[in-house]
Amino acid sequence: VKMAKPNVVFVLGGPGAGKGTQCDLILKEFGYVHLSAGDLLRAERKREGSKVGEEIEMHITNGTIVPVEITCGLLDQAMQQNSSNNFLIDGFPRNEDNLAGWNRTMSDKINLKFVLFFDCPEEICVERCLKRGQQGSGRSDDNVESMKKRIVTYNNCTRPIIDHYDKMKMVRTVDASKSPENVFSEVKQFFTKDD
Ligand code: UP5
Ligand code: MG
Repeated sequence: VKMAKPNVVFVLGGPGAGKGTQCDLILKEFGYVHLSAGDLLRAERKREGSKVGEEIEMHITNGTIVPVEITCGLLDQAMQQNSSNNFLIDGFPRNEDNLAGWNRTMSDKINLKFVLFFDCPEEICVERCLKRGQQGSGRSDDNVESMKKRIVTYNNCTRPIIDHYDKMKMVRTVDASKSPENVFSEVKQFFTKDD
């Protein structure tokens, strides 16, 4: 049987912009499978016998970006384990290394539909993550020090990736500063039920 290439939407935006929150809403309404690169990395870090757990933890607390071989491997594995034809890939690709690695090994195997960009002011991003930390998220990067580093990495490394896709007319931008419901009503316009 010849299988169609799975559809992928990349979901990007600053730390705390609401990528995970909105992906949950999208999957409920439009039946996508949500693959958060950060969640996959956090799970791998905890996995008994992982050879890269410490390396992942070092990058997460420093707000730096894990080498693409690790992240792409986890994404590829998760996609293969799932029979869905529609994936939201949340928080990836975040830098040139991620983009190059993806294009080398994955881009021919999928159909990239668009890049969903959650545009959110830095202060709001910081406030949301610190609040989540205070509420006991347990995330080793929801603190003032890591947050500063995550913002720097986002501005220096991830924004250029969004710009790259923007030049290709692939970016769909949402104002992520509003309430989750209001953000979702903008998001909805970019999806259709019969995708
Ligand atoms: N919240 C959400 N929406 C809200 C709204 N509209 N109004 C008010 N509050 C809102 O939301 C964050 C918080 O804000 C939550 O408490 C939520 O309730 C509230 P969330 O939906 O979790 O936002 P999200 O954008 O997903 O934030 P997250 O913290 O997950 O973003 P990051 O991009 O920083 O985290 P990620 O898990 O993707 O990556 C973490 C680290 O992993 C990276 O820094 C990096 O070190 C590493 N990583 C890689 O190396 N490579 C990768 O490919 C991916 C990650
Ligand atoms: Mg997230």
